[in-house]
Amino acid sequence: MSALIVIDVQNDFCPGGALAVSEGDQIVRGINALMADVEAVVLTQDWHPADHSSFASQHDGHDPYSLIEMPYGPQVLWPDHCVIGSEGAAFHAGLNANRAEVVIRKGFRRAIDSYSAFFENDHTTPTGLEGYLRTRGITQLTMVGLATDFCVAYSAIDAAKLGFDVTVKLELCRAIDLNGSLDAAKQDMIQAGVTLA
Ligand code: VGL
Ligand code: ZN
Repeated sequence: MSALIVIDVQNDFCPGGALAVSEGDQIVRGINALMADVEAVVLTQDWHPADHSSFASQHDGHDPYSLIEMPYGPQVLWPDHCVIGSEGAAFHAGLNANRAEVVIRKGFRRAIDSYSAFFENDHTTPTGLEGYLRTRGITQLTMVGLATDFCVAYSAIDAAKLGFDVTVKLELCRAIDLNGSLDAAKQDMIQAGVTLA
């Protein structure tokens, strides 16, 4: 059984959004088309409280895109984005969200970020997606969405480590690319056994 995992195709990651990814909206049509080829569709939704600790605004003297050390490891500080219930957190209006059978929300605990669809950034607190996929007998995952070098890569690497057969379709992803993070993420995905298509 196969599933398409669509990562964070939300307004704040598209042009005009709070944490806009260049060309983030240009993948929407292709993602909708790919939904016809799989047995299940899962969407993830970045979903932060307004005072989330990944926001630079919560750390005096720290600028967006700077790095800090959190109890669970290094954390990039972001502009405020994907605040729970906001228009920025909504899916891109063109995305066929009605096709999805499950929506995984992540990053909803103030003290910890969650890039991966499977585990929060401590790499141990599960989101529940693994159980959903396993109990449905899904073993093959295709991943697409935003951003290639953060939430897509973290999700793909975790999925491969969990034993799923994972392909990332790079033409249906777009990257933030901070200080070479896209090249690093591609290397890390290949090393973890992810197929890059
Ligand atoms: C993401 C940064 C912060 C992503 C989410 O979806 O890649 N990046 N929150
Ligand atoms: Zn976020």
